[in-house]
This record gives sequence, C-alpha cells and structure tokens, in this order.
Amino acid sequence: MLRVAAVAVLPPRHVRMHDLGLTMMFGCVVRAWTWCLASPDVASGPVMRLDVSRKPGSVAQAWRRTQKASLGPNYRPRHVAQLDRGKMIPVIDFSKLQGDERALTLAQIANGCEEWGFFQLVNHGISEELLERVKKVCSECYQLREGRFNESTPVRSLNELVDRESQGEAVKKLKDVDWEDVFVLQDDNAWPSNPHDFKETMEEYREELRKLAEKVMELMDQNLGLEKGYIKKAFTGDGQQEAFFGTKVSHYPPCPRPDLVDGLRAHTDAGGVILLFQDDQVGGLQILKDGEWVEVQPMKNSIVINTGDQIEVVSNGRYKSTWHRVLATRDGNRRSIASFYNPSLKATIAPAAAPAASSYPKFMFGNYMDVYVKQKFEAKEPRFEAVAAM
Ligand SMILES: O=C(O)CCC(=O)C(=O)O
Repeated sequence: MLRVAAVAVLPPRHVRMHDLGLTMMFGCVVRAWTWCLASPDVASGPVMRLDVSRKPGSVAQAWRRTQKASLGPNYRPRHVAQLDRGKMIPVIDFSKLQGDERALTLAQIANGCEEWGFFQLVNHGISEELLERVKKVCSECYQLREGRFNESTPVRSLNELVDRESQGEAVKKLKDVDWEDVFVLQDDNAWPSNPHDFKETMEEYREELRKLAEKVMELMDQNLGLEKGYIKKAFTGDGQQEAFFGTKVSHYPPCPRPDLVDGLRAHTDAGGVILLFQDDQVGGLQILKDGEWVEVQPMKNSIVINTGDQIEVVSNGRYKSTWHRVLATRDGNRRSIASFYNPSLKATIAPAAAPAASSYPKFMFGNYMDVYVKQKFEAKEPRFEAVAAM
C-alpha cells in the first residue's frame, strides 16, 4: 500500500540549488512622447517607443499598442523563446524608475496591474546579500520543523484517500486541504527562535518589503490618477490606524500524489499588495490568465507582486485580483515567502471613483475578512455581495 509517509523516504530535501499621473490623462493632448525600452523581457529585441500619440486611454492601452506596433507578430523575447514556456508574466526593471525610462516603467507596471494582476520586479533595491540570508534562515528553520509535516492534516488526509483508493474506491482530489507547511510572521506574534539569526534577518527583510510595498502603492496611485499616498491612507483610516503587514513562510514538501492534492488551492488574495519571494528552482505557482493556467516563472532574487481584492475595490475594478494556485510536486521542496500589505481591519474600503460610478460596495475590511476566511477558495463576487449586505 502506498502510504504518504513515503515523502520521508524521497530523496532528502531536494535540490534547493535552489507612471504622468500616468493614468496619464494622456487626455486629448499628449503628443508623441517617446521612450526607449530596455526591460529584461526585451533586452535583445528592437527598440520600442511608447505610443501615446493617439487617443486618450490608459497607460496599459498605450503599452499594448506599442508592443503590437514595435514587436511585430513574429518577435518573441529571447528568453521566452529559450525557455519555450508560453505566456510569461511581465518582468519589470524597478531601477528604471529612477531615470529616463520612468514613464515607460510606470506604463509597464500599469500593464502588469491591468492585464495580469501579477508582475515580477528585478533590480528592486533589496540586496542580494539580504535575500540570500533570508533563504538560508527560512530553509534552516524549515529543517528544524520538517518532521512535523508527516503528522499533519494534509498527510493524514492523503493517506486516508490513498488507502481508500487501494481498496478499489474511485477517489477525487482533496478539496479541503493544502499540501503546505506554513507559519506567519507579524509585528505582534511569536516568531521561531531558531536558527539564532532568523529573527534579526526576517525583521530586516520585512522592513525592506514594507517600504517596497508602499513604493509600489504610490506608483499605483500615480497610474490610477490618484493623489500620492491615496491607497495607504485608505488602508490606514487616513493615517489613524496601522496597515496590516504579515509574512507567510511556506514550504511545499515533495508530494507522492500531486494528482490528489494541491500545494495551495486556487484563490484570490483578500488584501492589498502581496510581495512574494519565491523559490529560485522549484516552480508550481500558477495564475489564471484568459482561462489558462500560466506558470509564474522562477527567477533568482526577483520579487513577484500581485494585487488583492482591496486594490480591485479601490481601483473600482481596474486592477482585478487574479486567481492563483500552487501545484504540489513530486520532487522538490518549494519555499515561498509571501508578504501581505493589507488594510487595517478597521479601515473603510471603497472605490476611489465617485459613488455614482462605483461598481463595488463600501465596507469595513474586518467585515470582509470575516467572509473571506469562510470563502477563500471560492469566487470573490459573493464575498463583495455578502459584505455589502452587512
Ligand atoms: O506560495 C506561493 O507561491 C504562493 C502563496 C500564495 O498564493 C498565498 O499564500 O496566498
């Protein structure tokens, strides 16, 4: 009989080798502005110029026209061709915000938010040295708790399912568990005390990530035509409350039956801006794009950004939160460190648009969370309806 405890005898911990008001009211009048492009995605491709010469519209629309006109139907970014992975989420060089390519970089961010809900940042300003330390302490911390996973609910549930299957029963994928080992770091909870440098390293990392989240939110303010600091104010009751900032450290151990359980079931995130430092080597994170699951390609030391349900509300649906999931894998122990910059539970969330133009209700974030905890793996629309009725 195949028991899930088989994870224990799989090869040990596998290869861990592991803008503008750029909504830009381009309005009627913006003429032919041109910016050269040199994002990592198109590093070896033709020079592109952002097409803002035509009608009013979002930066993302200008970006799409530019891509179409400049790249032509046959052009594929070099590394896409090399990896042959089909669709790839946008990779954006954050350092370009500092120079001549700021407007183009803002447009890439607008496109990432409007079209994907996900994008990866490189040259984001967080030192490689710190990121290497983060990987090390999180892996060491997991090693110290690894044994516990065999006693956990996902392992027990999968064991039971496999037993039933071995007795001839037709079984279906588990719907109520995730094949992951998780702990959460907040400002006010107990943190692992081992390894000895875990706390210091993770405090330093969280401070950097909190600042990065706030910078990204200011860029969203600009791209949405909102005043600087709008989203942060919305999340903090105009500065009267503290935004929530939590870091979820996850490992997805090797799974003998990935056909019967997901690493993390499909969901959209409840909150604001999520910053994910994912494994360099072990993939598994996928997003739902135009009806297809697309892999979030592992990229060394990049930070993956995605937007949650509250950004969808504040942007009045312009930045939709995207469904994503993590597949369990047979061989490889994926590590992921997701930091969530969310509103305070007491914050009132509503679209920035005038009430008459709002497509979403106004509610207290804490009430939304009460609904979310029960309906996380379901469609978001009923959650908005439920909170509107409160
Ligand atoms: O672990 C990952 O790669 C993604 C985590 C995630 O989507 C979540 O925790 O909401």
